[in-house]
Amino acid sequence: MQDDPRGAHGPDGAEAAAHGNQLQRGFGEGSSSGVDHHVSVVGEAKYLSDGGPETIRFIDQNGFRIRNEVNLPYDPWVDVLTEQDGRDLYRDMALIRRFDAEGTALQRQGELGLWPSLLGQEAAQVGIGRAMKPQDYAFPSYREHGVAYCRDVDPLHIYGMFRGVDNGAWDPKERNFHLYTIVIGNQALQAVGYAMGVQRDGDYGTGDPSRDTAVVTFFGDGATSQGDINESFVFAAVNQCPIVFFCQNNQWAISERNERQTQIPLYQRARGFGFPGVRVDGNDVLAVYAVAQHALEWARSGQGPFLIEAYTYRMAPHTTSDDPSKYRDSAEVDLWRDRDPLLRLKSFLLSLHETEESFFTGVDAEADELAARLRAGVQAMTDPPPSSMFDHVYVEPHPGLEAEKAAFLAYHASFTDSAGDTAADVASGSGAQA
Ligand SMILES: Cc1ncc(C[n+]2csc(CCOP(=O)(O)OP(=O)(O)O)c2C)c(N)n1
Ligand SMILES: [Mg+2]
Repeated sequence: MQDDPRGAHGPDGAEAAAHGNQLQRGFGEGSSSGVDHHVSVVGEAKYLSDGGPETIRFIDQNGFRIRNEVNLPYDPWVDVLTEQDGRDLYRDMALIRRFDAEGTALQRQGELGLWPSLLGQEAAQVGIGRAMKPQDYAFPSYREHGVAYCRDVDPLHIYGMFRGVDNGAWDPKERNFHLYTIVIGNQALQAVGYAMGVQRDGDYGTGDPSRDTAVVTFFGDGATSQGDINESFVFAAVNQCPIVFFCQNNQWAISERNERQTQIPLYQRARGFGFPGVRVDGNDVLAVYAVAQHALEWARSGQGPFLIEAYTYRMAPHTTSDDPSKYRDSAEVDLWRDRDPLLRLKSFLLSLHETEESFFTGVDAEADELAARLRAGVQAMTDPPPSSMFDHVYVEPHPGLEAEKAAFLAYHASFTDSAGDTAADVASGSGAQA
């Protein structure tokens, strides 16, 4: 799915459709021409509830492909996709949805400390996750479980972090997927720094598809009000960095509505910094995939930064610590439930390809198996020794850190348990409970 449609595997690749293999049938068929844009009123506020006419959208509510002028530059990326690609995207979204639901369940059962759900944002994350090449590098926020999955990060490593048994156990360099960042917007500065490194290594604009690299950083609508995001826009623009800024506008920053962050559509901010910005329907995986491919190629080929605003909705609470019934209307959630990204792709696959129902039930069964395996994995996790918090803080040990670690361990060892044993007794097996 990563081949450039303008190259040897371009739109002509869809000619495989002519050879009668149903799974190879191209996506360039079964079109509709437009979409109704919804304006809704919540409380006193009147706002476009689907992103408006400037939004790039490929599948309408009935599952038909949209053909219009704004989509033209992105069409080739989707025209080459086959039904098999569509099934793969559906499967990705269904598996991460199940992974996410299991995260919430595990938190409710006391197995995880916290869980930030991505429910509703599966298409946004899979769309760009599947457009990225192995050499591209992602700097996520804390909700990018779907991107992590696309980068082959072990899902148990994500759970482990929210269980508190480690601080992120995957190797960022191996997966080209940085550690999660909780400090809002901070990852964008790190991403721009990395992109400046890519420039100094000469790994962009060479024309070599296995070398040219794009950096992607993920953040929310609320993060756009942070200095870090705006500073990274400035640095990226003046240095013409190979970076894609991927904003998931899920309408809420905890309890603050999107309208509290901006007076103009967020994608339009890019223009003031000097690079392109595009708003895409974040619940339409084909649209996100196409726009992401375009933006990534833009960055890799040396044309500078690109902002994608994926217009979506946070269906779940901000995290398991939040209760959105205190600040938002359930009618709004119901409106977005109808725009479910999985249902949208499913109706497209059914309308264009008559994908058999057994495919969808098979994916559900696979998701159940994944959840059971992950649950067992979480329940088998052991607590790390307290001293492990000092590991991996610095590349090399240094005397100050060693002294701090020794003092902490001595302090920790001074506590006694209910049987009167110190932690040291327990560790050595010499206490009353031994
Ligand atoms: C610098 C900083 N300020 C405040 C917070 C507290 N905080 C955590 S999440 C959040 C809202 C972020 O909203 P948004 O950027 O829209 O991302 P979303 O959670 O919707 O994905 C805030 C204010 C923080 N983590 N870091
Ligand atoms: Mg948000």
